[in-house]
Amino acid sequence: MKLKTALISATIFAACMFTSASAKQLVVGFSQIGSESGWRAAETTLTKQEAKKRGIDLKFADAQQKQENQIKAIRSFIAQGVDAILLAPVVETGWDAVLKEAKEAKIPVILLDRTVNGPKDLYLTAVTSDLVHEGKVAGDWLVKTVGDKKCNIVELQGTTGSSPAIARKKGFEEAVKGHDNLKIVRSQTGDFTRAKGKEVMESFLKAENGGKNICALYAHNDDMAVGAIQAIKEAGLKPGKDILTVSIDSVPDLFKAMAAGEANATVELTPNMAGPAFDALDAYLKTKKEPQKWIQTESKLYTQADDPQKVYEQKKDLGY
Ligand code: GZL
Repeated sequence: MKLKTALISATIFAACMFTSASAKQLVVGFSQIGSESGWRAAETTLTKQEAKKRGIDLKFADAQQKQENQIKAIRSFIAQGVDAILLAPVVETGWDAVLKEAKEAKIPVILLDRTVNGPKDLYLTAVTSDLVHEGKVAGDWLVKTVGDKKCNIVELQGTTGSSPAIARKKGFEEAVKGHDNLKIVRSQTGDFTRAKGKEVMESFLKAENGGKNICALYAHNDDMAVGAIQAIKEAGLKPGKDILTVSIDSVPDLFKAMAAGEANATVELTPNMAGPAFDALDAYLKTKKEPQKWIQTESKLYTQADDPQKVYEQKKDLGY
């Protein structure tokens, strides 16, 4: 009888241990760049929603677009002994040392929406779109839209040194190469913000005969395009007609402008990078099998032919 009781209590103990071990709440540190754009705000909202849905304890750190703040946050997560770290790296370089510290602490790091230079074994995987492809889709749309008409383009670049700014510039240039009627006449960073996008566009307009020499604006994100649209209107020109616009993210306010005829095209970037990231993390923690180094999210072109008002209604409450 004693043996039977002992066996039953051992089984119950083992079951409790297993349940508590497998049900241990995951603690994940998230080093977010900041809140520089509507898209970034949506990514933060969705990441917090995804963590809550999955019962993950998310430690959130907003770096106000400063790399040193991101590095400090990562070190703090390591000191706290988190189970994993999400990092949206503001720029491509300068991460090796701190990522090595995370690796030595056996804490997997997953990159969100941007990538880093340096050894790929310093992070588990990167969840991003094909940033070069986005620039190419934008360029291909403009090539098709202007035909053989002469078109001087001004470009608002994203944050200097960030992977989207580098890649989206590359993709757009690939698309317009060989079309001699299209020329990028001005190109400068607007740091992915509306305010800076407006300010730089004002300088472009002044430098290009009040904007009369400009046929199109290519902005690396919609927020800079929305700022630039304001500047074009204040210069007495019609955005979307006098100056065509193409940008990337597909945030609600860009669709509002498109519905008003003030913007022409946008390439969609999903703000839900955290869903695929947490799926990859779950699988890795269960199997210890490394995922592929890149989990690619889709990109889609929207133009005025895609019922922008309806798309605005669909997107306006998603946390942008
Ligand atoms: C791109 C992402 C960019 C968005 C901007 O993957 O990193 O950062 O396009 C945001 O809106 O600032």
